Amino acid sequence: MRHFSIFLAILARLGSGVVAQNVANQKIEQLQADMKDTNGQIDTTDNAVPANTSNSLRAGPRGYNLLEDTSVRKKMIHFDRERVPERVVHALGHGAYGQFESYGDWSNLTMACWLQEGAVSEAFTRFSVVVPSMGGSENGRDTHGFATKIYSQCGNQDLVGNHVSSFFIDDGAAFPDLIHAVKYEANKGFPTAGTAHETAYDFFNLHPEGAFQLMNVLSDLGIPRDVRHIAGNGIHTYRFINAQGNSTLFKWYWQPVLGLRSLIYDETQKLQGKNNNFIRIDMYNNIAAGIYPEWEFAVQLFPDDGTYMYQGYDLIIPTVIVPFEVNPPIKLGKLTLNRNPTNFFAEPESVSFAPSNVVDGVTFVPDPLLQWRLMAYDDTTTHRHGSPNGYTLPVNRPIAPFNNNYRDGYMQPYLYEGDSTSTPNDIGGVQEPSQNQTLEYITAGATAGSGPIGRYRAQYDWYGQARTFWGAMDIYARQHTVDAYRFELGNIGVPAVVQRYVDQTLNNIDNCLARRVAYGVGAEMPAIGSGPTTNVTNSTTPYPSLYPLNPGQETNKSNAGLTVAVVAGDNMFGPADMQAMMPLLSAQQVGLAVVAPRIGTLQSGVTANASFTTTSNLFYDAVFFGSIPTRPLR
Ligand code: HDE
Repeated sequence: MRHFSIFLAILARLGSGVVAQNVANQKIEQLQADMKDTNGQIDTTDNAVPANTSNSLRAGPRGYNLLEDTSVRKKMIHFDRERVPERVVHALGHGAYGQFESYGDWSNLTMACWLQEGAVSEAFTRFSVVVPSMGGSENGRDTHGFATKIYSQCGNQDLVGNHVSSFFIDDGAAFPDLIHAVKYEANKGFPTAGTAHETAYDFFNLHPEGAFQLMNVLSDLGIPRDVRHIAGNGIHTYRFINAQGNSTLFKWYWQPVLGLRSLIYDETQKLQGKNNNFIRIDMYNNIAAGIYPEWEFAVQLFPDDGTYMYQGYDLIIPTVIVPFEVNPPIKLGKLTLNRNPTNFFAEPESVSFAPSNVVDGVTFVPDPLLQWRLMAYDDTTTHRHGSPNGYTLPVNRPIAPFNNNYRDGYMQPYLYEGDSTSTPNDIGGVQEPSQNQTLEYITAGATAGSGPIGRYRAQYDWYGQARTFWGAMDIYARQHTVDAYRFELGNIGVPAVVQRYVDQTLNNIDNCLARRVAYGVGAEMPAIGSGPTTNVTNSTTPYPSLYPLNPGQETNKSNAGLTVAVVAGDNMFGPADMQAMMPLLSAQQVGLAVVAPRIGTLQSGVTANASFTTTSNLFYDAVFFGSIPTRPLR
């Protein structure tokens, strides 16, 4: 970890302290009441009795342990139960606190209090990867989760999204199957962290609605440098309701102020081996150093005329995206992450997000993926915490007062007073809100259904949407994506699964793509012209926003928090070089690591923070060899 502490120290001097001054500190204060500092305290049992639990109570120095050793027994009993079930998906994650600031008065759209004039709310965000279990690598190719809880004055608003804009399925009924298919194969127990295997592609073959999403993940968008440089996408359409009861449909996005940055596959694969925590260390160190990542909250707005359609785009099919060129997002506010958690288990692990956690002013649409999510997260939270009381844990508790008759159960933390536990009541107790105190679930103009009861499957031009994405990439990005398809399909042991993906999915997207991939994996190449063909040399799309990593898209806006390594030695890169380099880097909030054959002060007087055996070029955004010229170069 040493190589990271170095640049932390350097960045710490560069930190800009960008937190707004008028932040409400209610959540911080609430959390402080639950903080426990055991530093320097005498070890006790949880019965508060001092106990030496480092050595067992035994019948003599060579004798048996005694059953009477209740203090070590208590310690062991607690330890045996320390783990809770990991999340069934997105198990591997980390998070940070921050604040959400509304850019203005959006009461024309919504009554959500976190989007009103001057509103600043505290927030917690957890980043994750979908497939690996706890302890896996978070640098691999995957969809990254981006889940935020806004502790607003009117209750918790959760925004639970992913870093790319679509999804693998459009009906929640298929979610357990999707996850079974992409996780390790049931009989083999591998692979534990990726989709390059037959059950995954067997599923993808049968779910063409995911073709676009998969291509996103197999492009360089699927291997971001870190999570400070990813976007967040709500995927579904949601509904804003204003105080007059008017509804506006919206899709939400987090747009990173730092811009997007990705690695290439070779780097990411090696990085996993060198340090599979690179991403969380990057986030932790930058926040600790005062370089706070920020995302602007942007929404695409659509009129709610009851059809859930916008210029031919179906708003209740979550896999259908509406390009930004068709409907440009408007920015409503900004999220800044500025505080690392105090305790990993109590905060990033125990936090429970749910799309069902919305405040008045935000509701839902009849999207069958979203509708199941409204149930599944509350359910899994109850399971993970072993109790429906998980939402009362410190990280989950709202700052707005909550009062209800959800009583008792495992680990109920409150001592509720009074006799009545029913609502409504005439004898005193929790009272029902009046009609004008809540707009929850009132969705103006919406009807519950519009046709015969049945099990329906959405129809859409899935291959066309993927083709648009393929067309948006430049030739380098396309080659990277072809390589990724080759990697994935090349690891599949059942040729029929590969051939079907080539013939049915890839060849329906683009004939040239299908032939290139087939060639690389030894599958039969579809005949020339047997599928649609996109211009092979240029990015050919009216929707360049679909592939924001293309050069010239101005996505890499800032170098803040990147790191340069200089290679130093006893006689190489001396103090004068250091002096010349620091202002260049610090002006852009870029960190510096000094790498030498050994750690410590070199003969030149420069201190090396990392050595060739502790670090790797993979950890840095640039590596500098040599000396800084004292005169300007000609
Ligand atoms: Fe999730 N998802 N999901 N998901 N999801 C979970 O909830 C689920 C979906 C996403 O950092 C679980 O608390 C179903 C879409 C994120 O804690 C679980 C369906 C999107 C996270 C669950 C979906 C997501 C989760 C596991 C289809 C992008 C991590 C633990 C109907 C918009 C949140 C948990 C965190 C986590 C279910 C589809 C994003 C099992 C049933 C679409 C970022 O409840």
